[in-house]
Amino acid sequence: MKIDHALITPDTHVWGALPGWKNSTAAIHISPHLGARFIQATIAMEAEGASGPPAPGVERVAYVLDGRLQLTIADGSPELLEAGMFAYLPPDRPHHLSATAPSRLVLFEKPYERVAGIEPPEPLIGDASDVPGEPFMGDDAARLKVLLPSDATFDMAVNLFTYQPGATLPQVEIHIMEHGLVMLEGAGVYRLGDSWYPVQAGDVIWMASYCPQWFVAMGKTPAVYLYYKDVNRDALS
Ligand code: UGY
Ligand code: MN
Repeated sequence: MKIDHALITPDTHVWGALPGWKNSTAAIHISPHLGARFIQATIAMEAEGASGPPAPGVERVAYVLDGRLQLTIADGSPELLEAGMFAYLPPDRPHHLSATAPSRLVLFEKPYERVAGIEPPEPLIGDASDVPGEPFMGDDAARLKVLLPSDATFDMAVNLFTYQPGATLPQVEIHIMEHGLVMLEGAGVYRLGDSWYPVQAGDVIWMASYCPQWFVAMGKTPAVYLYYKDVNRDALS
């Protein structure tokens, strides 16, 4: 049987160089080697750290956990990225991230799925604190921030989910989309398939397509996770 989920806790992370990146180390948590169709990594950059390019045809989202960086896209002027800010870079768009202080990033990368008549999106820079958290399926205690536009030019979503203690996903979800997730704050219990795992800040989870999933936030502070989802494409194309 193929595995349909993985819980990867920080004590197991192994850091190494990433091709093209300078003064930076990466823990690549999720990749096609696990059975996923995307990559999720944590990158730690020193003050002089600099990014390398994604592979040809691959789009990238960088979410800043802490530190300070400058993002330069093609020959544009550098833009400041700080904790809670994020950038979407479409495939084959030259760009350069350089750290001006020790910084940590969550990186999601995926081969962009082209559709006839639809151009890939333009680059986008945003700040999660500017994005409103909408009640999830009517529940004020479980709020979702959708960081990227949900129009059909985008084939991936990156969302921030905040649960008050005791709040839950309203149903056990089973869906075609796969997820990569990192717990940013707090704790809870994740159901993945028929297994139930205590999870806390720093833990990473991969959920394959159709992996049954459910979450309850536990403890005295809210639980927050950042997650990836593939969207807007035909499974048969
Ligand atoms: O977007 C989602 O599918 C989300 N509700 N799943 C999750 O948080 N595990
Ligand atoms: Mn889901």
